Amino acid sequence: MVQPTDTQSLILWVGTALMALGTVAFIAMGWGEKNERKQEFYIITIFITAIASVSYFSMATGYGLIEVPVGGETLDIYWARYADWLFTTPLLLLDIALLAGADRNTIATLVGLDVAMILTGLAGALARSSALNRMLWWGISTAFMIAVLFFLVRTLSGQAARQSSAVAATFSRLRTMILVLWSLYPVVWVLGTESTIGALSLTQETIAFAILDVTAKVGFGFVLLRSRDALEDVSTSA
Ligand code: RET
Repeated sequence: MVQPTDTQSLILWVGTALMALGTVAFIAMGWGEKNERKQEFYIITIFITAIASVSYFSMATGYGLIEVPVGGETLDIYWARYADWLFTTPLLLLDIALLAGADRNTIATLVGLDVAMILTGLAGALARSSALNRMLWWGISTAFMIAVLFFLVRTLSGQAARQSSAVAATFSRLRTMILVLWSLYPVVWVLGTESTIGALSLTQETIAFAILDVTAKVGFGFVLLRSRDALEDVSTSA
C-alpha cells in the first residue's frame, strides 16, 4: 500500500495542525455569540476548517492516498482532498452568499455548480482510461469553476451592492480571495501529478495545495469573522 513520503507527511501534519488551530480560534471567537444570524457565520466557518483538519489527518496518515493505474503508469492520488472540497467549497460559498444577502435560487445555483466542479474533478483524478480522458474531465471541471466565479462576480456582487458599506467592503475582499485562490487549483492540478505534464512533483503539489487550502479556509475565515461591523449589519438587516 502506498504511503506519503516523510516530507509529504510532514507538510500534511502541518496542514492538519493549522486547520485544527483555525477551528479552535473560530470557536473561541464565536463563543457566547447570542445573535442567531451571526452564529450562522461562525457555525459554517468552524465546519469548514474542522472538515479540512480531518481530511488532512487522513492524508498525513496515508489513508487518504491511493494508487491509480493509467496507461502502464501508476499515479499516487490523494483522494481525500475531494471529500474535503465537496463539503467545504459549498460552505465557503454559503458564507459569502449569506453575507451578500443572496436569495435561495442564487445559493442553490452556486452550490450546484460547485458540487459539479468537485465531482468532475474527482472523476478526472480517478480516471484510469487514458491521460487524455483525465484532461477532458479537468476541462469539464474547469468550465464549472468558471461558471461559479462568473455567478460570484455577476449575480452575487449585484446583491452585495445593495448592502451596507461595511458588508460591501468585506464582500469585495472575500470575493477577491476566492477569485484569485480558487483559480489556482486547476493550475496546480494540471501542472502536478494528476495530469501527465508532471511539472510539479507530488511533494511540490502537496505544498502548493496546503498553502492554497490554509489561505482559502483559515485566511478566509479570519477576514470574514473579524469584520464585526459587516456581521452586525447582516444580522440587523431584514
Ligand atoms: C479541481 C480539479 C481540476 C479542475 C478544477 C478543480 C478546482 C478545484 C477548486 C478547489 C477549491 C478548493 C478550496 C479549498 C479550500 O480549502 C477539483 C482541482 C477547476 C476550485 C477553496
